[in-house]
Amino acid sequence: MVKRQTVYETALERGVSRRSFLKMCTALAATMGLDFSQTNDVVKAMENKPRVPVIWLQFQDCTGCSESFIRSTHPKPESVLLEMISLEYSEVLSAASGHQVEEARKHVMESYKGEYIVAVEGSIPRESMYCTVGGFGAMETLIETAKDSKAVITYGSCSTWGGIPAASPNPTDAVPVTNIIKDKPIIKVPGCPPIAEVMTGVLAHILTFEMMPELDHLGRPKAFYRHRIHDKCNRRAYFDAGLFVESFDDEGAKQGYCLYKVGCKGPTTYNSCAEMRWNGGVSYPIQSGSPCIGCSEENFWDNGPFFVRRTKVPGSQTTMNPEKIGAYAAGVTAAGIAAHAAITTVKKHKNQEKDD
Ligand code: FSX
Ligand code: SF4
Ligand code: F3S
Repeated sequence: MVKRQTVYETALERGVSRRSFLKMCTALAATMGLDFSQTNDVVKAMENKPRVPVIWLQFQDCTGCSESFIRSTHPKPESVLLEMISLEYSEVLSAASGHQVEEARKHVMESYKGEYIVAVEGSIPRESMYCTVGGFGAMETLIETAKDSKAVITYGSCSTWGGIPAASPNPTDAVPVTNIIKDKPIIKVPGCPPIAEVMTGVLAHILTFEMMPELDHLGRPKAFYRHRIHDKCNRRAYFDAGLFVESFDDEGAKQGYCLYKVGCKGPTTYNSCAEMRWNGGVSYPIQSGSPCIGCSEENFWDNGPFFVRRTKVPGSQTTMNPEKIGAYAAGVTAAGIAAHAAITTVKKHKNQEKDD
């Protein structure tokens, strides 16, 4: 077994100051949703535990997942890639190519048996002719690479659910990783693409606690997929008040009203966008004026159409008609005004009685 450097040793070697190292640990703790007091656990882990070797496989996809990952902001991508993990194989980021990089993959599989993580981006066509890398079909490469791994992370909706390549009519007979790998712990990180910090958080959790993060019934890390977008949406008050955008660029759109009637799928989509937001917490689709298209949900592409008004609101307990929410909200307001007026009249009357 090859002796591996700890995260801290690697950081020191790269000239990172103690202060910057501690900042990275604090950012990681926050990303994992840990209490501030647990930052010390992260520091200890990063000081003592070796970096996680990662083999990043890429099959049928658009590379958006890699693009998202390298735009991590807390911590910065260079800290994740060069200090926290040791990315041993990536078609997008490896400097080497061809036989050289395929050899590197095999070397990691032999040297770090049972220790390396396989991150998979993209869906797997069951016919090898559709996606051949280094002369081997996607299915063959996945089975071979996952065999001695510690765990597999499906990064993105394509490797998690099949995604766009598996959308009807699914010309390549594309399937998700779980259809092929059955004997390894699999952590699903869906989204098209997923948020970079979610991936970093999952890797940091494995490194810090030496165990898988808590998963929900579908295999997604609970810390990041426990809420619907709708539960934390910045436009939620407008939904509750029955104020909706009726068409893009109308007055409601300018006011930032709820996007439900222009097709928002936030009420049925589980993801962290509304809490963590994108690009270092700058924004997310709904904040920028686009309805959520449910990109982290199974079969999202076939569950369309997108940007089309939905007639029923699927609530957690019941289904409601959006018109009725407006009517109900208006009714409550009218009733409130009437009650207020009645109370004011009674008060006035009483005051008058006192004066008389
Ligand atoms: Fe799929 Fe990722 Fe969407 Fe694209 O690789 S989840 S098409 S953002 O890039 O796999
Ligand atoms: Fe936000 Fe969409 Fe829910 Fe409206 S329907 S509150 S825009 S998530
Ligand atoms: Fe995707 Fe909806 Fe977030 S479309 S990026 S899950 S807001």
